[in-house]
Amino acid sequence: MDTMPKVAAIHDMSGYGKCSLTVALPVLSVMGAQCCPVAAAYLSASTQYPGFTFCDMTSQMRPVLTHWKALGLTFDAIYSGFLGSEEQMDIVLYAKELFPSAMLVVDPVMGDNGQVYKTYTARMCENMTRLALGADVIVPNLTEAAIILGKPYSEAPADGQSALRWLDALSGGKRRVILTGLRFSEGNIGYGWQDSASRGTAQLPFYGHCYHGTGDIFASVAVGSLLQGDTLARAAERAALFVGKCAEVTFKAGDEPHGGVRFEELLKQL
Ligand code: PXL
Repeated sequence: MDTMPKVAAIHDMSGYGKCSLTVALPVLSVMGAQCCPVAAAYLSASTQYPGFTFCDMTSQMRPVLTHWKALGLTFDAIYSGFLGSEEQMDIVLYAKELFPSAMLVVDPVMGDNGQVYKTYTARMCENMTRLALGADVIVPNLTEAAIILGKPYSEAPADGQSALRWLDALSGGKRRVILTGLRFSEGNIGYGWQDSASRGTAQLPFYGHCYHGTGDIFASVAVGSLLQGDTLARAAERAALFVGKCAEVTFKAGDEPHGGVRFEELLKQL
């Protein structure tokens, strides 16, 4: 029997804003993986929208995972992103304890453009750093990489050589890393990657705006790609090309950046 990979996806569900579970579910589905959500919080809209509601789901998360274990389920990947409380990082580690053969992919969502997201406390950032250091694969942006490394955001890499140094530090010789949001010039944006097989950086055209939710789409495509058997380098490339296309169609349509990108019309290309 040809088995379909299963992913335990631990993120928030934001009703509006095209991020987290609302992108992880369609992306992983279209890439042939079963995405089983563990909702970390339920929001009316992402935290980019003033007045967002926030329902913390911490109390549900261990029981959900424990039930899955009791059902005898196994997972190919545990994939975490935006988390909603200080305790939830330990719950992701609990998931790994229950399903030890799963690849633990942590998108250490904490902030962007040098700013920490509104709902994140200093303790949450400490716990997220600890979680990231225990992961098999991490997909930080530059803001998150700076927090994990304890470096000022102002020192974030702006060229290939310094990006490779950050990648090396983030990998600690064992974690596989994709670093997003690398900008070496005005008109470009890109990524870097490192694992035991290869490392490098790549730049693509930048379409005028930092669209919200693109980090979540990037990480979801990378997870789908790794589960299809791609190398880390190829997973990072496919994720970047897809996000780039999404940004291009959204830019051409003239949408506002907080609303996210028009990934829906491109999903079938994955
Ligand atoms: O895209 C990251 C993200 C995920 N989830 C929520 C967010 C954000 C970024 O603002 O607010 C709720």
